[in-house]
Amino acid sequence: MSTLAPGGPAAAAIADLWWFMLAGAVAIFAGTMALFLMAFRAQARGPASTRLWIMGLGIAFPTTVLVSLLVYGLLVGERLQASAAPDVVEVEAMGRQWEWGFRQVQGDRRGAETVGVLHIPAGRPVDVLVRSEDVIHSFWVPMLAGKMDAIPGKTNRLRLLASRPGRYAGACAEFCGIGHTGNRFFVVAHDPASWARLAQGTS
Ligand SMILES: [Cu+2]
Repeated sequence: MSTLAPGGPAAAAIADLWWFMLAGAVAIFAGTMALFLMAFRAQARGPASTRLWIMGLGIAFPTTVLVSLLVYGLLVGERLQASAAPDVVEVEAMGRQWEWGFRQVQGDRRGAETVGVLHIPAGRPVDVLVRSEDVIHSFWVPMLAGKMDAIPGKTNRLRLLASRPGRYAGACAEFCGIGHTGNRFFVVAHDPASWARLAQGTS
């Protein structure tokens, strides 16, 4: 359940953003502490330079930091969008109090529901059609992608990709009632052979 141990490109982009923001925060914190310590020694000197303190550190510095964070964040968000891909697999995730039900989607057809376990192929883009039967939930598999709200009456699309076969823990990330903490599930990413067997079995 760690966003810093990404299992695919979407989660890796989010982890990179996290490290970028941490590095920025550490640099600014260090700068602030340095100024704080300098304040004890600065009294002896003359009046401070308006150009440096107001224009430089007051306006130019925060503008540069915030604009670069905004641009980087927007680029990451754009990359996480579900863009058209030839081999994309669609699954449906239905949130309810208090479990998740998953089905394979083929056009208008839906496969049998698996409760608490979402089967996907590894190495292929998967679009999760996130829905809800009752209240607002949030579909979250930290090692594979960001969060996506499950809103009654709406279908939200979340693109994820597991680079390697394996088992990835997921949880509901929006308080949805007394059973919220137990509203967990697993994503099982299959290698091609195992995925083919599974697809045969369910069709
Ligand atoms: Cu919940």
